[in-house]
Amino acid sequence: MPEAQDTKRDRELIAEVREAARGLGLTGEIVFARPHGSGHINDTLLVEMSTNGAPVRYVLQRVNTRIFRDPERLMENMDRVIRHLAAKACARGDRNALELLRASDGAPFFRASNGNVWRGFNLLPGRSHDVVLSLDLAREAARAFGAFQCDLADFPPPRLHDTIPYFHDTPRRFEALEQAVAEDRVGRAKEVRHEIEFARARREMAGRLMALQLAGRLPERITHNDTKVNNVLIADETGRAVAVTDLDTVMPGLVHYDFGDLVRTSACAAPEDERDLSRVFLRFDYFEALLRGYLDAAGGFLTAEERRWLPFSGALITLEIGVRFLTDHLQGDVYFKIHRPNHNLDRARAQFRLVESIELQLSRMEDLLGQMQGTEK
Ligand code: GN1
Ligand code: MG
Repeated sequence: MPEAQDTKRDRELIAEVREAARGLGLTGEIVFARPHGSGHINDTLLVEMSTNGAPVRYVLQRVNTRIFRDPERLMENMDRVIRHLAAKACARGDRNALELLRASDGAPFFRASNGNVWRGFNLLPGRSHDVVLSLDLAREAARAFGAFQCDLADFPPPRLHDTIPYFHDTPRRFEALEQAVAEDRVGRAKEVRHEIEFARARREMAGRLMALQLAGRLPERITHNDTKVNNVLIADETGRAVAVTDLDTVMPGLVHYDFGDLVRTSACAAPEDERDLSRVFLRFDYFEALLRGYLDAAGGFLTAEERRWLPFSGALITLEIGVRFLTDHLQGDVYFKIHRPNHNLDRARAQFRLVESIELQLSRMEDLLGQMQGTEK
């Protein structure tokens, strides 16, 4: 945390971190607390504590309660999921599982005096990657998310809460876009007509998987729902996944939400907010690595119908997230953190370019899936 040029906000944050650390049962002095990761929603800090000279690091997070409106239920979900995953890891002899710190009343979170909600985790080894630069990494990330779904396949009742209702309801995301266009609160609609038309031309894609689910052809499962590739920790030494993180949106969903977001964030070499659109395209060999890794881990439980829609899911989820970025741009950047003017617009444009690239390669992607399954398409 900067010292010389501490702003008032920094000082308030430091005071809040101190309160949260105590509230979550950490003793000793804070050696440092600095921003951690590149999430767009919560505030995440790496905190080093020193107790009698022994340093221990934790990850503390201030939950964005504008977005996660029911933090109690959110943390109830997370606590159950983390315990379930820890039991699976333990049974495999794997000691790298996430654990939640607890407040003195036993709750897996702490409410600071200003009302903010904080939670804390042990720091696991491994690193997260915003872009994927090797086929091995792509395959391993996909394997990790497939294994994650597999671990949750026997999750006991009651049903997890929807931490954000209608999160992957793509038709609703389109409705929100139309509403933002109609309201045009910050007068940006005129400048993004092209992007709005791009989305509208794909409106039909939006409800396809949900219609199959409604018709009973795709099963509901417990999914991660935010499988941006930087949400898996990979050990540098071994190249193996250590753990899946960012469990806020683990809830009932379709497996395609997870595979699709992996395609979006791993099969493209450029970051999500790339401005040079010539760098934004789907690398076919990376898609292949994702498919192999994912099927390796999840293939055992997927139905034929679920497999069939895996290639399409890359286009769908990339489109959905592009629509969300565009909507946020039109609403005046109220949801995703931005770090420069037009950041959400840049993100939307990159997503839409990637959608085009996936569309062009879709039949080849489907052929590859068919070959892998050893069946005629
Ligand atoms: C957000 O929290 P983070 O940055 O991992 C968002 C995802 C988007 C992603 C786009 C709760 O994820 O849905 O796909 O940004 N999470 C939420 O980068 O909205
Ligand atoms: Mg994240």
